[in-house]
Amino acid sequence: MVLISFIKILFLNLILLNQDCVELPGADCLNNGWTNAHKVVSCQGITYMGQFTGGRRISKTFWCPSENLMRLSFTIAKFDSWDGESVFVYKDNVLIGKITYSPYDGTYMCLISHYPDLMEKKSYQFMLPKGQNQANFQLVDNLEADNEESWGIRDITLQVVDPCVNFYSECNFQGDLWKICSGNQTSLSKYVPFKIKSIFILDGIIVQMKDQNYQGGIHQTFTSNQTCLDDFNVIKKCLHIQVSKVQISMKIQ
Ligand SMILES: [Ca+2]
Ligand SMILES: [Ca+2]
Repeated sequence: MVLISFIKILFLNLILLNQDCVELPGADCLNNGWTNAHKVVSCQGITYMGQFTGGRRISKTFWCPSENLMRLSFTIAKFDSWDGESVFVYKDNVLIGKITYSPYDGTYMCLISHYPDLMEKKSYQFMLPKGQNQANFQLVDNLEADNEESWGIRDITLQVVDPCVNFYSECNFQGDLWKICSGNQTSLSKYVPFKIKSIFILDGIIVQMKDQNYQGGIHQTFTSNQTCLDDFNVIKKCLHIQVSKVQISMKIQ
């Protein structure tokens, strides 16, 4: 039986898939793909998408890898006098967050001077199931008064929390799944349970494999998806696993 003699994976950087309205003061806050959000407001010299009120619903659909832990983060701005009202956060039409403030939450920063304002970072983690590669997010408020209560948003990022390399037993990412993730080194299996036929590799990750019976036994380096490999086979036993925050190496004799 042919054995893979070496797998090495480099997780190079935090993998950011999307950033909207992150510049200062905020040149990228207008027209960045969010539906129904084509306006900006300034608070203390910083630009926010907004201001929104009166049931405004904004949305955007992102490309997203499946079977990877993801995090959507943003800064919500509460402007002026919310009466215990909320901005609701939906992922694929399922409520994942409710952000509620009272009239006097915050400090006096901008817009109506006698009502306080507040900025708060929010994060939501999720994982798309196998076969799903898009995530839709919606934010909608239940505020009433245009002139006294509103919200804004900026620093919207979508990132892979725990980047994984997914190995599949069939071509085109089908069949059984075995994964190596940057954050779960301690639970690494010492065995690859099947013949590897395809590999899902996020941008920014490098996978190196060596098999003495494949391509003359030279190192194969992959930096993008491999939809159908020929002859990489089972690792029978890993005698050595070396892990660090950015690198996982596996070798067998
Ligand atoms: Ca204010
Ligand atoms: Ca109100």
